[in-house]
Amino acid sequence: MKINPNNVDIIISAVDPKQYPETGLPEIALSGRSNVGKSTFINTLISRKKVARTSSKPGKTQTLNFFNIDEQLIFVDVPGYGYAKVSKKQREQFGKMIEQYLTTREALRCVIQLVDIRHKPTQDDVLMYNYLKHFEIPTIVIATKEDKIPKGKVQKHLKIIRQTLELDPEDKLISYSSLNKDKTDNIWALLSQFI
Ligand SMILES: Nc1nc2c(ncn2[C@@H]2O[C@H](COP(=O)(O)OP(=O)(O)O)[C@@H](O)[C@H]2O)c(=O)[nH]1
Ligand SMILES: [Mg+2]
Repeated sequence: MKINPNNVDIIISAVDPKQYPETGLPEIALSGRSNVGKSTFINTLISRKKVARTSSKPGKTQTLNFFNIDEQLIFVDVPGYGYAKVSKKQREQFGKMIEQYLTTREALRCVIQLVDIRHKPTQDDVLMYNYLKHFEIPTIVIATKEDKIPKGKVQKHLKIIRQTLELDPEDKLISYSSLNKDKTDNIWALLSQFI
């Protein structure tokens, strides 16, 4: 798939279905814990530094952010879950917003769930994955920050992730680093199957 990285627009930040953009384009949503690297991942795939806002402060993205990628697809950056410092009420609001999007959005083709390759998936990661499977949403799991572990340990960590999430055989699991970007082409090839 050929994407022109200069033709990327943030369309809208939405909290409510009435605000979702009506472009007719296929959508791919990013989910994962706060700070796992969702915004960085989007920026890396489109070779841009600052389209999706990245932050070392977790919990910053509190709206669904829709990015029109060269009129070919839309990435939807979803608020990170599992951030302890937001209030219970805020967390319920996020939860409702995410659920509404994931369960009603016809344009949604698949979800990329990001997990940190260094750690066994958390309870929140497992819940999220189960949730996606419950609603039969195709999922790609990306174990990111691969650059933070030795190459020789990648397979072992992937195995732990696969086992902990009890990954469906048809769901893909790939390790990735937004820092060295080696596998960006593979990821685009994979995504193009969904759009
Ligand atoms: N080493 C390394 N750092 C990363 C990677 N991806 C993201 N980060 C860093 O992780 C932090 C959180 O990233 P961000 O994209 O804001 O996470 P988000 O909250 O999930 O959107 C930032 O400091 C990023 O620079 C990666 O693949 N490798
Ligand atoms: Mg973010």
